[in-house]
Amino acid sequence: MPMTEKRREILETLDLGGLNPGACAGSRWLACRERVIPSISPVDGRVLAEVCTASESDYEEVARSALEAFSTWRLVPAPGRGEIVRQIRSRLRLSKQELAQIITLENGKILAEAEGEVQEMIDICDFAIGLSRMLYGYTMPSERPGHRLYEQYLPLGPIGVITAFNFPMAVWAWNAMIALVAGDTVVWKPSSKVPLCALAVTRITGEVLQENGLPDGILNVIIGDGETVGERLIADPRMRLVSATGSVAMGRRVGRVVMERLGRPLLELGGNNGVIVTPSADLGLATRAILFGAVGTAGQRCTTIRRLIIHESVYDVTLDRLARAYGQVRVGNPFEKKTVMGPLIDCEAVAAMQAALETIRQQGGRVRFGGEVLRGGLFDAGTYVKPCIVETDPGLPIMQQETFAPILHVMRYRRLEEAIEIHNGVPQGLSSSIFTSDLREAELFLSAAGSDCGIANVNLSTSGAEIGGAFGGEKDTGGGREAGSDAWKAYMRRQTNTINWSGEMPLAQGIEFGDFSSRSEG
Ligand code: UN1
Repeated sequence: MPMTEKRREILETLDLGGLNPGACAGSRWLACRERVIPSISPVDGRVLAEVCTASESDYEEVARSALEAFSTWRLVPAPGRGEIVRQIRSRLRLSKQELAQIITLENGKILAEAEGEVQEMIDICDFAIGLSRMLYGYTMPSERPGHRLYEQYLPLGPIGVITAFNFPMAVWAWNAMIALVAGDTVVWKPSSKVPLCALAVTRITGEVLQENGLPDGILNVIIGDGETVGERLIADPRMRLVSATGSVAMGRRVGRVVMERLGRPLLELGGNNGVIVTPSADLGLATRAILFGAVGTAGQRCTTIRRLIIHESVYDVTLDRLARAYGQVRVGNPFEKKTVMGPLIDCEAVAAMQAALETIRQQGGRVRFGGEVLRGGLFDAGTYVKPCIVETDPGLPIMQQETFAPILHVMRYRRLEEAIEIHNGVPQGLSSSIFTSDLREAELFLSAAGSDCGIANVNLSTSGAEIGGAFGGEKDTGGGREAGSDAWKAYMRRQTNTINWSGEMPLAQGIEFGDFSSRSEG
């Protein structure tokens, strides 16, 4: 099917028009008039559709609905909220193919990975549905006779969710589906680079909310400028939690503004993820995992492998294998089955990659493979590059930065302690891994003296985490945890309750307070 016909069909199936409003409260779309922005497909550089962005007063309307809806939603029993997530899940499942296609069109990741992203949404729905019956609090033995002591988790309020271009649906789902069962309402501000993905999902969730007779304002979306709408959202005391995914610079700003008003920031920022390859590593397995981690999503995951620290005894052989594997990576149309790497998100990302390569060369790094911008046919979009391997020294200043592109820095080590020091010697701390068949090496890497990241793996990539674990990282990565495990607790208000059923009034810590009779009168 020719490209234009195909994309028209995808847009139509998802109910997306040529010009789309950029704000929605539940199922009520606002007549936005701020600015018209194009959604440009990195696949061929052509405009897919346009979006009218939201103004500050549109934001106000959406935030007001989110607050109003909260007063109803928080009273729906949590398993009933889980039932709404179940219905959203089945719609997402039904639309899996179309949703994956719009991700590929708008973001450029290969179809298999886009399908994986939709699956990640479905998975977190499953998790959230179960969770809706498991929002457990502890019961503790009280030190006072006739007292009951326990804690409970209550809905928090409207929350803001800011997401990046690289996971245009899944990261929202990690936050929003957990927030829904927690009893919160959600205002989603997606990246303006991928607005159609957000609008497509909002159409689906809006239908479910409407069919269930729920108020507008439970799940909302707002597409607009960071300086206006974004700033309003982060400064808004009604948004009790702001969960933001993106650059460290963005996260610092969000963190400062949200903390200033004593709201809760939940930050998932940059990664500069390292992998250690030890002498006992299974190199065949390591090569495959590293290829997925470094080249997958064209190096644009926050979990992408960016630094490879290889033992000197296996350095040459590992690098040879990798260079051979890189040589077989098919870069091209992300809709084609044989393609392994699609385009970068836009020409600015390509320029940033080229600038980073220039800096690497100036600092003494040596390009071992790739890095070129591709030209001719589809490649004339200017968004396609060859993935790149650079031989480097851990001391280069550029190693401290994350470049959101498929550049893999390779360096050597002698002792494992030295490798761990190199590994931890960057400001970011998201994901990490070690390839080894030696139990001692693996355990050292996972110990208090090992990786300082939020995620540490053995014999697999730093990327491609399952939703069941808590996701997030330390240091400049921001410290937040999303998705599975007990990450849900951040989305709820924790309350400690003590109930006195004794008829006496004993005080904690054995305090005697005056000599009033401790027996109640009647
Ligand atoms: C991100 O890049 O922001 O672990 C999220 C992974 C994916 C999520 C990445 N499950 O690579």
